[in-house]
Amino acid sequence: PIELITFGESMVLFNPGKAGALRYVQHFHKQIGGAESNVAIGVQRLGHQAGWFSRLGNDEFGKFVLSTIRAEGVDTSKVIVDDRGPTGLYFKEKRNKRDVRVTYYRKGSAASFLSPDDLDESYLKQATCLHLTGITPVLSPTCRSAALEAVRIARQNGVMVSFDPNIRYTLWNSSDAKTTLCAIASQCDVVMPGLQEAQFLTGKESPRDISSYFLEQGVSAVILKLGEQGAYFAVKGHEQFVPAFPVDDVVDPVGAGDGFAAGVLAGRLKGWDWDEAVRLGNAVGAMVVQTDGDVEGLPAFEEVERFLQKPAADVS
Ligand code: ADP
Ligand code: KDG
Repeated sequence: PIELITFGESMVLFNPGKAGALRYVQHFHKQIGGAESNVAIGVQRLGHQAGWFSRLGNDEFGKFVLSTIRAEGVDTSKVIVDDRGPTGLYFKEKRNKRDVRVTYYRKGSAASFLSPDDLDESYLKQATCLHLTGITPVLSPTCRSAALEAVRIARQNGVMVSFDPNIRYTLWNSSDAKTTLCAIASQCDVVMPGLQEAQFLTGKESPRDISSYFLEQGVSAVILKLGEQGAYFAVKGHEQFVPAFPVDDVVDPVGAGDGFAAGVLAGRLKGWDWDEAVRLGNAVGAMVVQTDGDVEGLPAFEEVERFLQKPAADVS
């Protein structure tokens, strides 16, 4: 069976070969990005069968995205090729290491035609976990319906639902995006926003107040990503800060949150306690930021094990 299922738009990423304003960049590396497929690839590399689907354009870029994700061993049997729109593209712009910007070319893309009809109930039912992000519901009204319907199917069938709000303000074109994301979050088992996203969504300041807000709505685990500090999690009756792993050089921060989610979810699929799963998330996040690209730094399980065994740097 497929242990983790996710869906949402994946795109071709054009990654500049050098830093600086995009108008001066001559060469790009052709890679892929997409929050949900990043998580699927991460979970797959950590030793669990993942499935991802979307709608891709009937074009060369769609073929590239599909073959790249399939080559990782992720199940792509539910991917749909759609003639109505192209495969989305996105460009990174590296002003400096800590200032990486993105520009999307995805309006009217094939993925924006995802709809509830694309959900195969028997496929979703087999999963232990359904992972969604807040990107999908803001892509189009049909994408939003698909996300809501997937949550409904998962809940009805006892599939754990995990949600990363992944707020991308540049994609928000309706005033009810915040309401939609809050509504989805409140129906999920695991919610893992960044601290600032969580503050924006809940109107609360402290990790404790934020987690109480979600736990009172019935969420089982609230995990707050704290960037280079690590993460905080709260479940009923227990809360804990889990420190990050020190990183010498942040090469590319994009995708850290997806790596973190993959680590946490793979840890849970292995039957680990929350603190161990969050520690695995921190390790994967720390590894991802040290590699250029959204998926290239996602480690195999043996690689994280080695990373975790390394003695802490001698700072004396
Ligand atoms: P997002 O990509 O969603 O904004 P974060 O930047 O908080 O998420 O990163 C997700 C996780 O990746 C963090 O919780 C942490 O575990 C790890 N991480 C991110 N940046 C660093 C860093 N500079 N050093 C060590 N770990 C990091
Ligand atoms: O989390 C990383 C993603 O943001 C990136 O891979 C591209 O899915 C993407 C998006 O919509 O920004």
